[in-house]
Amino acid sequence: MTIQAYIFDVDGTLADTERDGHRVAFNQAFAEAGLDWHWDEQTYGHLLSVTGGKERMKFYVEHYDKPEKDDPDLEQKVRELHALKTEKYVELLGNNAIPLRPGVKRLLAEARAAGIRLAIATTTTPQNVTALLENALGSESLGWFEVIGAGDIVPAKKPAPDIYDYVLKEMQLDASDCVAFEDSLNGIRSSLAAKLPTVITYNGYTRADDFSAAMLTLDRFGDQERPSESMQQQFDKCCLQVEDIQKRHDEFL
Ligand code: XBP
Ligand code: MG
Repeated sequence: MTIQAYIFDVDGTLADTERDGHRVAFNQAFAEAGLDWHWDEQTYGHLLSVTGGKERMKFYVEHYDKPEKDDPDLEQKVRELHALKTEKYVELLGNNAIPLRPGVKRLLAEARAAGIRLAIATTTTPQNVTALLENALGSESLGWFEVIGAGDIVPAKKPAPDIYDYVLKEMQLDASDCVAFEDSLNGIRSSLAAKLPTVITYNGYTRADDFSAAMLTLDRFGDQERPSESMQQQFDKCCLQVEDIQKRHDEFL
């Protein structure tokens, strides 16, 4: 069965945005708001078990015993902090702080050339997706994605399947005709719950996660300059191409 569409997660999959992007923006927002909160790399790794920036902050206040947990205006404060964090994050992207992961640009180009439809399914805020795509691929790239499913558009964030279900419905496609691209356990739980065959490219925060249910698990998509070690080991190739995804899909289903 010919694959009709690729549906991409953003954070951790298209770019390594968490450690040097979102985390830094959260800390900048906390400092500007006069809070003594600070998320170091390790703490942030733990907090990534909660998807969504607002949800992550509320979890932190509750589980790290911050005095703000008794603040009756916490909900509103978190919303304001999150808006500030989004500003900081978009600013970081504007300064080219976060490049795309190796092979992302190449694979998108190959998929488009092969007539494969593209979409995005992410937990992050829509402005963050726009800023990443515009900065890394140019503003015309926004038009490459038929649907950009992002943020609070659905009631439940990943690991719930809602965002993938939303994208599939918008595209009027069956999950078995598509492939999801993810980098994390919450991500693959979401895509699998939506019945999507899933390719994983793990990263520093997620390499130890259980991806045994994935269609394919790789260190990166890879390109000539920055090859994928997993592709080299498993298939003696430098990088993941459209034909490899189709072949694996045929075997997998
Ligand atoms: C991404 C996230 C997001 C970002 C922050 O998960 O969990 O919460 O860290 O984005 P996934 P916002 O890659 O699985 O979609 O602060 O805009 O919510
Ligand atoms: Mg992700």
